[in-house]
Amino acid sequence: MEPACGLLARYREWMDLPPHTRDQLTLCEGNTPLIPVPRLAERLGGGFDLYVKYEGLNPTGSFKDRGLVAAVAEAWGRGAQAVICASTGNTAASAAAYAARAGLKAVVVVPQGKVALGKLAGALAYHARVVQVQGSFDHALDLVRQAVERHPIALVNSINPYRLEGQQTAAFEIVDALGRAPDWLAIPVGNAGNITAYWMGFTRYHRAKNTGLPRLLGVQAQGAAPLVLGHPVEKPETVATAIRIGNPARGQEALQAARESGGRIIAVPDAAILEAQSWLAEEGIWVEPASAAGLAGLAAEIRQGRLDPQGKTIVVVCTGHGLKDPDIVLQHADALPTIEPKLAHLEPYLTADR
Ligand code: AN7
Repeated sequence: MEPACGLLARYREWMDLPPHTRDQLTLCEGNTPLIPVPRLAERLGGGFDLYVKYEGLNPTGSFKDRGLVAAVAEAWGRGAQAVICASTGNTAASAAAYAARAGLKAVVVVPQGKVALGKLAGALAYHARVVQVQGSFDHALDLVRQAVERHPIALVNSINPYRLEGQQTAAFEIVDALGRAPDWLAIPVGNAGNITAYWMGFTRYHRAKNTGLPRLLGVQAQGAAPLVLGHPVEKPETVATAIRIGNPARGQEALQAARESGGRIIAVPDAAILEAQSWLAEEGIWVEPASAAGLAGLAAEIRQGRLDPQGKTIVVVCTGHGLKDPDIVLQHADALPTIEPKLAHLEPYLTADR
């Protein structure tokens, strides 16, 4: 018996996928929690409802599973033997897992030295062929585009339309949970597929069910903010390696989505991203740095009086789990006390403030 879990079981009728798509592909992805965070709302001034859509709880630890289940199910049904993607890490791990599940090979091309540990290890654990490029994500994507022109291998980056068909399901889940669309959705932006997919999902649901539309606040890292600057960034740099992207493939669509929604795309400094990561951890929600960019952007907009949250319902999308990038926390932590196994040595730490 097929398990009735996962996105293709739950939302297939809302996804525009070809009939050959293998709907049985699933790791029971999606159905992630929408966590109320009232204390965090107070920290930002209060007077509104704030939720975290915690996408780190997908099977491989990021929202990418929504898109990859759809893209790999389609490639599998089409008879592909292998899939390929460029990635800052999460797409790589997710593509590797779903390819493994479908019995396909996965080749993932990543920027050398700029992929967080949990992502690289994940891709390897799921038996992908991992190739490092001496360059950025943008170089890797360029290479992958060339590869699929010459070789019979299915591209599963978000240029692949089925990726967006899968990723829009997060918008469906939010509307299904709240009963209508939120007033604002704050979301990190890298290659810009996800914000594009959310807008697609919200508009598709709204047309069918009149569930309303949110304003979109897309957030890039200041050192990798081509959509804010209006031109590609040659050497993107940010602590949020997931969104260290200088020339987003879905950039124009993302800008259009933000504009249509009455929202915008902004940039925040790395320090603000790490601060937002820390705030979330104080709520018991550990996310990787890129995933905190949405909250960092929301906080900046509220603080600077450009976004009035009063009486609103706001959802912050946290795209990936903190376990993806443990290094970043260890790097910023104080040296850990090490003691002899004696109570007297432990006692100073029992009451001292951290
Ligand atoms: C945690 O894995 O681009 O704007 O290759 O991993 O849709 O690109 C990851 C992107 C946000 C940005 N948060 O989403 C990849 C990759 C996390 C991410 C983004 C990514 P897009």
